Order: sequence, then structure tokens, then C-alpha cells
Amino acid sequence: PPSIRLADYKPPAFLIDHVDMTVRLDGPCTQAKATYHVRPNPSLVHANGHGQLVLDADALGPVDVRVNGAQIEPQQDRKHVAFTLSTREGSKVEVATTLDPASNTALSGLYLTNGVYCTQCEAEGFRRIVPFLDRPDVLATYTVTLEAQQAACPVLLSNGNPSPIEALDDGWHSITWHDPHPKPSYLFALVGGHLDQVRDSFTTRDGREVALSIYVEPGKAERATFAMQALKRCMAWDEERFGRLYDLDVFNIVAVSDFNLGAMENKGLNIFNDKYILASPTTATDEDYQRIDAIIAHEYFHNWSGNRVTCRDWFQLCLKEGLTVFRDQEYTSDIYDRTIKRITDVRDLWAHQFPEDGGPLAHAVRPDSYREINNFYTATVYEKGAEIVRMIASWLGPQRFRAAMDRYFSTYDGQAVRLEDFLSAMKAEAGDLGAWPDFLGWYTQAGTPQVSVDWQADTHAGTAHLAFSQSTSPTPGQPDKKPLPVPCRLALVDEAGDDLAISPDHVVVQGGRLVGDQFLLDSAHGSLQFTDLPSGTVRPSLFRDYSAPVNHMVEGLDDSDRLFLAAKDSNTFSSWAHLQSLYSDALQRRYHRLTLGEPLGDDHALFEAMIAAGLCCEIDHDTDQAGRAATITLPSAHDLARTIGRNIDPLHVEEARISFSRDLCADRGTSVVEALERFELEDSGDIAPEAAAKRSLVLALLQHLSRCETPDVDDLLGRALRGAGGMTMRIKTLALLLQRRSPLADQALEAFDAEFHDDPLTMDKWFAIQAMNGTADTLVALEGHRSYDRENPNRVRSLLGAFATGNLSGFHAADGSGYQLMAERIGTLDGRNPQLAARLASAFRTWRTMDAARQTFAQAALETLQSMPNISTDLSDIVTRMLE
Ligand code: HT7
Ligand code: ZN
Repeated sequence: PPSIRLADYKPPAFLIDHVDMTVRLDGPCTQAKATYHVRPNPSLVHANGHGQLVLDADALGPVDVRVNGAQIEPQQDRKHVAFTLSTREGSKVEVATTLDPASNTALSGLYLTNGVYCTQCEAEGFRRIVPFLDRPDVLATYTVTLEAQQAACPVLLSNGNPSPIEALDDGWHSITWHDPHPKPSYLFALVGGHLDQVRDSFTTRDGREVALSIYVEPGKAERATFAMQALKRCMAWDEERFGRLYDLDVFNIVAVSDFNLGAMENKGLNIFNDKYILASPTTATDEDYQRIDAIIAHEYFHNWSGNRVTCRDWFQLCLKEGLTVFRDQEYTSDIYDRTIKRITDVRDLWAHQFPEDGGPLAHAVRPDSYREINNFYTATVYEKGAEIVRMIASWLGPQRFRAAMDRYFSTYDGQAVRLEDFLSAMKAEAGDLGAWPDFLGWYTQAGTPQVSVDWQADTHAGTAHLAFSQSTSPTPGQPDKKPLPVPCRLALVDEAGDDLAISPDHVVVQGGRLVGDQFLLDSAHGSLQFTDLPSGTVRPSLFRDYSAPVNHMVEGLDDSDRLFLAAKDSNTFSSWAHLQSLYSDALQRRYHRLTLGEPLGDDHALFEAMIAAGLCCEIDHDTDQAGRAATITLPSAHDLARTIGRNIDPLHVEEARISFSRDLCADRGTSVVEALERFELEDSGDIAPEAAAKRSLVLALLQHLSRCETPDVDDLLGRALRGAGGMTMRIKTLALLLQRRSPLADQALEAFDAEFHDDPLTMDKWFAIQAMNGTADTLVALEGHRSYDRENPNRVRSLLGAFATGNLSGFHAADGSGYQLMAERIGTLDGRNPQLAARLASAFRTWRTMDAARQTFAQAALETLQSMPNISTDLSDIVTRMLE
């Protein structure tokens, strides 16, 4: 299909104000009927007395259509059902069709998962249930009646508030749900099946008693109690922080075991991948718990940022996604640890969004065109989108930002809007901040800006100069780039580590503006000239809290300056970032020496700094163990590869990291072991944040130690594994044993399998660690395991996804075996589930950064996929863009 272009947007000729729908859930004879209250769009001029109503459809059988009661013969092709309607008055349009949910393996529309009927309508799934104006700017109220056999589907759910359930003849029953809030069709949902229920309630600030339920597969209710607490926590937070109250009498969540992404924010009926609901201390890791908190909050927050105020068209996707990610990031920062959350989010951005922005799939946060919208649920739209909102929030400051958000929600409540509308609400509250920066440019221009900063100080003269310049490399379809407004939060740090007060009278600013501690660089070049500085050495701390999603390099600060700042910078994010930049340089040096066959050199000073930062305190009195863990954690192999950028040999990338840890242990191993001994390797398994923080530090230390060649490390890891009180220590130490090829690994894997083989979500972790530490042959062997299921997306992601995205040397194996196996599996999967196939294929996006031999293998694998006769649009879009 041709590309859809933002520039071609046209409002719909007709509107649908209300939908009356009946779905009779009856296996392959499932019937969907809908009545639409249609009227001509009053904002358009209708020349004749009639016009074409073109309803979207996808994979539907014959559709029966009636207009004002009379059956008609519509024009119907694979993607549309079209017929003529009056433009002088409203019409009643009835459509009816038959569906077979069990045969819907694409998991879009109405499908069956483990015997439960469920739907996924974003982005274009509603048209796979009934023909409709399936676009986000058509908002309707819905009344939905569900009918099913009572024995097969005791639970019947849809959006809104329910009426009492009614018994019908022959063991059937029915229920009607009414959603009074106009919504686009992508927020429609229904669920029917046997499900257990966890109930609770929440009273909103305006006194509404909301009945809360989480539905899970039978027998799993106990594992949903954390999720229920998480839901109540985020409901209270959204009231407090954003003044957003819930607006229906019930809020339901359903956890299903087959789902294409993480979860879906359907109005009043969120549907979740069960991975992000179910948790117990013996089966879930600390990261699982935090992710559950974040995703429950994310979907709940969509009730305002996405549902009450929605998108005009899919180009505006980040209007709801970037904003909602920002909101969930703020929430988890408040309930966990703000600095650690920022570090985690920035690491994720570097790991996922930066490679996307620098490769063949680069696209603007608001793209100009797309072939398949499902391929735009990306790190760029979500994570970079959130970074843009963060820049705006920080530019406005907390009070103005809150006022601007209130203005946005109240001005556009019940509407489908564009990014320009969001920005106009932000701008309207900017007050005396001066000219409004061109934040829209961040949405429309792809690529990561490179910001070079040059620092020069003259201690005797008491002056210093910071020169900034920015540029962005061309990305597909965007050869020329313009400068963007780049906020750099900064401070000058004195010899004691204190921030100097910067008086505007003693700074000359060019190419931007200095507002508070933010220098807004809004040209290609800008500078700050400081005068009257106090005596003594002064150093700049730049991009505090990562104030802009850019790649920055600083000239004029040597290693000792960065070590000083790592130790003394009062901004804890920045002190982490200084050390990371030193690690990154050291690892790159090692990589290049490995490729040249040279000795690796000595990083003694850096090891000293690491030990000082990571292990300085008595462990049990230290309140910032998670911070220390982050401080001593190296950049990931993928991040190192991205920084190296071209002609990559993944084995050398991995060896650079391994050798660093090995040399650290050779140099300071005794301190590391002593620190670990102080911890005692008995883990309580307690899920409280303090216990999780301690685990993260132990694991960060073990990660380095696991690279030592001495056999007593096996003993240490074995003790940590035996002492594991919960899943975090258990799976992570097991992964370290596996990575180290320890003789203890096999036995530990077997014990895990014996205990959890009939618990699929827990076995996903077992599959993933092996996929991340094995070869293509490992995958083939694991595919035959009794717990593996090629048809379940979570299983596929845990094996193939973990291999392609978490195993640099395995996926990019020198003999091409990783590429070949992935291409074969993706090709097969495409026939069943194109969205999943396309997502897996995007792991190839870095193929051109590899060395020449690997590129040849990767290209061949991609070309094989491209030439498949029945390739889906989803997969073909990804593969074609990667080969262009
Ligand atoms: N808004 C949701 C998007 C989503 C989705 C998109 C395409 C295909 C399947 C999907 N499942 C969920 C998720 C979110 O809250 O961001
Ligand atoms: Zn979302």
C-alpha cells in the first residue's frame, strides 16, 4: 500500500455520534452487529444532497448493511465498505457480520487467548470487528450488549458502566455496557470468558466511589494483589499531581496471556499482557515490580492524556504516548528514587531510541508519512516524545507547567487534537519567559542532535568561556537539518564541589538565552562568557539531569576534571554521567586496542574512582545503594557498539567490557570481595525498595567479579544463588553463572526448570537468559522445550526477542547464523502475527554498523525476507526501510 501522508489529512465527510453494538460470542459463529447514528460533518460544505460514506474494514467476511432500515448493496473490497448517504440529514446505518475469533492469530480485533475472548483495537483493529470510520477523530458514545453462554463466559466486560446481567434462554446471558464519554473506536474493548476477579475500590476527591477489579486467568488472583495496590496508588497520584480524577463508576483491568504489546488503555477496561500484572516474590524480579507499577500507571494516566483528550490522526500519536510516558516517569520517580529513575530512563533512551534515530528506521517523533502505523509505536514516539515534554516542563517550571496542563485538559476535553494544540496550551502559560522556543521542531525533525561544547577557563583572569555548537546528521527523507532549541541545565562548580552563583551581570550570552540555570541554545552556535569568577579552579557541570536528548561532547575537560566532577558534582545524575563518560572512553580505547592487537593498558585511576564511588560507605548504613550500583555499572555492550558506530566486531565489543571488569578485579578485587562479604549473601527476598537497592548493589559487584578467572568466584556466585530469597537474585546470579560458563550453571538451570516448567511467565526468564548467552543452535534446542510455545508472543519475545536484542555476539555471529535463524523465524511468524514479526525484524536496524562480512550476511537475510511472496505490509515496511 502507498504511504499515508500527514499533509493529506482531510476531516471525515460524516460523523458517527453514537454506536449501539451487540456482540454474540459464539466461537466461529460469533456475530457482531452495530447501529451507527451518522450525520454529515457540519464543518464541511456538502455540495450535493448526498455523499459517499466509506467505512474502513479489514479481514471481514460479507457484511450486511442497512440504511434507515432498508437493506442496501454496498461496494465492498478487502479494506472498505462504501455506500451513499444523505448529506441533508442524519441516517441510521446498521452493519452486521460474522467472525471467527479463534482464527485471528494477528491479535488485532477480536481474538481468543487461552479460551478468553478479548479485543485489541489500537491502532486499526476495530475495523476487523465491524466496518467503521476507524480513525481517531471520529468520537462516539457506545452502548454495547454482549451475549454469551453463561458457562463459557461468566464474565462479560466492555467500556463504561454496566447494567445488571440478564439470563437468556438455553444457558445464554447478556449484559449491556454504556460508555457516556465520546471516544474514538481504538479505545473500544470487550472481554468474555472464565476469569477470577480481585476487587477493591477507590473514592475520588469529588466523592465518586469507583469499583476496581482486576480479572486474571483462574487460579492467578493472588498474583494480582500488587497490581491492585499499584492501581490505587497511581489514581491518588494523578489527582494530587495533575488534578485528574477518574470519571466512571467502574475501572476494570483484564490480564491476558496473548498480547502484542504491553497493555492497552481502553476506556474503563484496560487490557494487559499478563506479564505486566502478575507478580509474586518468588516469581517476579524487582524490575518486574517496577515495570508493573509503571505500566499500570501509564495506562491509567491515558484516561486523560489520550482518552479524554485524544489524537486527531495517528501522526499525532506522541501527543498521547510521549505525554503519558512523561507522566508515568514522573510518577515512578516520585514513588521510587528520582535519580535512579532518571538514570534508568536515560540508559533506555540511549539503548533503544538513539540507535533508532541514528539508523535506517529513523523518523520524527511526529512523522510526515507512514506505510503501517503499527510500526510507529517506537522508542522515538514514546521515549523521545517524553523527553520533549520534559524539556517543555522544565522550561516552564512546575507551577506554570501544571497550569499549562490544566489548560490543555480543560480546553480540549472531548476533542481529537494535534501537537500544535498541546504546544499552544503550553505557550499560553509561559508568562514572562520570553519568546516561546520552537519545540515543534523537536517533534518534526528526526535524528539526535550532536552538541559540542568547548570549555576554556583562565583562572588568573577569573574568566571562562563555554562555546556550544549543534548539528544533526541527515536521516531518511530529511537531508537538511535546522538547529533546535537545546536547553542545557548547567552550573559552574568550584574547588569544594559547590555550585557558583551565576549572576547575569557577569555573563555574556550569544546564540541563545540564559534563564535561571538553563542555557537555551537556539542557534547552530552559542556561547557563554563568564567574568569575575572567584579564584581557584572552576569546572562546568553540563546537561544536568540530562536536560535535552542530545549527544554531547565536551572539549577542555580532561580525565582528572571529570573524575573530580564525578566525585563532587552536587547533581547526582551528572556525577553518574561523568563517570559513565569515563567508562565509555576507557571501553572504546580497549575496543580499538583489541582490534589492533595491542596491549589493553591500565585504567587504575578509574578503578580507584569506581571503588571510591561504589563502595565508600559501610554498606548497612548507606542509604544510596541503588545509586552506587548505577555508578559502578558499565555502559551496555549495545551502547558501546553504538558509540563505536561503524565497522563493528561485536566480539571485541564484549571483550572490551569483560576485560575491564577482569582488570578491575585484578587491581581492586580484594576490596570488591570484602564489600560483598560485608553484605552477607543471604537475600531476604523482601520487595521493599531498600532491600531491592541492596540487591542491585550486590549484583553490580557480582557482575564485575563474575569476569574474574579465579574459581572461588564460582563459589561466591553459588552462595549468592543459594542465598537468593526471591527471583531477582535467583535469575540474575543464574545468568552470571551462565555467562561465565560456570560448571554450576547447568544444575541451576535444571533446578529452575523442574520448579517452574508449568509457569510460563517465569519460564520466560529462563529462556531469555539462555537466549542472551547462547548461539543460534541454543535457540533451536530451546524451541523444543516442553514449556516453549511458538504461538505465544511472550514466549517468542523471551527467546527470539532476547536473542536479537540482548545478545550482541550471538545475533551478529560472524558466520551469519544469528541473522539466518532470525530471518527464518520472522518469515514464518509473519503469516501468523505480522506485528510481532515486524517488531522482531527491527533488531536488524544496526546491520550497517557491523563489519563488512557481517553486513553481507545481514543483507542476504533481509533480502530473503523482502522477497517473500506474501510478506505483510508490517514486515515489508520495516525490511524495505532497512534496505534503502
Ligand atoms: N496505546 C497502547 C498501544 C498498543 C498497541 C498498538 C498497536 C498494536 C497493539 C497495541 N497494544 C497496545 C499502549 C500504550 O499504552 O502505549
Ligand atoms: Zn501509552
